[in-house]
Amino acid sequence: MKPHIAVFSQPDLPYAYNALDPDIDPLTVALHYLRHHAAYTGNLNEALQALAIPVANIEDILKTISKYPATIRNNGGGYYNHNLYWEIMSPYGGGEPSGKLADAMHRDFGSFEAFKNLFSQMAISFFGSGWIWLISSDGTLKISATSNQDNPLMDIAEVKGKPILCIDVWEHAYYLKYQHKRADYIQAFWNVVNWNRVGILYEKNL
Ligand code: MN3
Repeated sequence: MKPHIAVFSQPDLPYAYNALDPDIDPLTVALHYLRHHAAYTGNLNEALQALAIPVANIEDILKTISKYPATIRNNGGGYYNHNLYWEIMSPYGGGEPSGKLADAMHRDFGSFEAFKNLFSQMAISFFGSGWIWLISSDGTLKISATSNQDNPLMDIAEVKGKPILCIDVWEHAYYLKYQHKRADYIQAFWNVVNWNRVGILYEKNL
């Protein structure tokens, strides 16, 4: 009998390619979703097939990523990271979190503004390609950064936790519109963050 091999599908983009304009331009969203994210998804599935890795949850794979080859680490991370990135943005985003997430931000960072400044600074100064994260670790909020397509679920991550917000700081995420001005992309990102969704993810993982 053939084993059931894991196959992951790319979630639909929850809005149109032009929905985040002018903060994130339509061509960047389309190329990022249809080329980059789709490629990570396809390459992940190919690698899982080639290695005959049985059906699993993507988070379970990431949590034990040290047991897998680099191609699963890079493409599995790329698949998961972009799923979350699209999910936590919205054309109706911006503003501030409310409820339990807002309370936790006050508790762990002092204020929303303090959180935002810290996260922005990390995103601006991060060297090379990678991601900045807001993670929940037993209800406590932390900011962390990972290189390439690594993420805080991975057992090899320096800081571990459940990601509830992320920003992609690979140049493909902003270069068409913002060129070398990564800080401008990060500033615009706050206009499209879907705090309602981030709050739901926080409460799910308390
Ligand atoms: Mn990307």
